[in-house]
Amino acid sequence: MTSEIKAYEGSLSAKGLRFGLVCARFNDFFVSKLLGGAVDCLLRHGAAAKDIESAWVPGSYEIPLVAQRLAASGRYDAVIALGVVIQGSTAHANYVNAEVSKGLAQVSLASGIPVIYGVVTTENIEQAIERSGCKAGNRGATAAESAIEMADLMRKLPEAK
Ligand code: INI
Repeated sequence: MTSEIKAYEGSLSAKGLRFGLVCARFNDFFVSKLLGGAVDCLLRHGAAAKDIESAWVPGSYEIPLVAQRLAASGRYDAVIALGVVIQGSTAHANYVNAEVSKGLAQVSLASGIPVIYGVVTTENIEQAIERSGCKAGNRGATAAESAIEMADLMRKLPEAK
């Protein structure tokens, strides 16, 4: 029976956990809403305001480098990346998206710290509105929830040898 085996799971209690948020200024109109949703979620799950810090970068493309610095600092239990990439008439957004997702995955694996992908990628402004606190929820809040669960899970898992 599966109930007899040990299962590691992260809880949704953020008490005593520390979070570093990296926010892209590009499309700040939406990113500030994601940040608000993330911070609200962390606080309501028990994190202390003093344990939540943010760093701002020019655009989403710059997020991975700063996420790497935060993850390597040893100061945080999880890093949360927040940005909004909206498709334009050129392929620019595609290049940004590819680098951010790949970069964040690399940072997380190399540092051993959860790095949560809270970057909204949309085809248009309406979709960005929907994901920044309207009918599709707030992607910052859901990213924060994932960060709490992963941070707690990493504390519970066996140490690497
Ligand atoms: N950065 C974003 O965060 N979102 C976008 O939609 C975006 N678009 O579409 O251009 C964007 N570009 C800027 C990019 O992230 C870098 O800051 C810039 O290229 C300088 O390296």
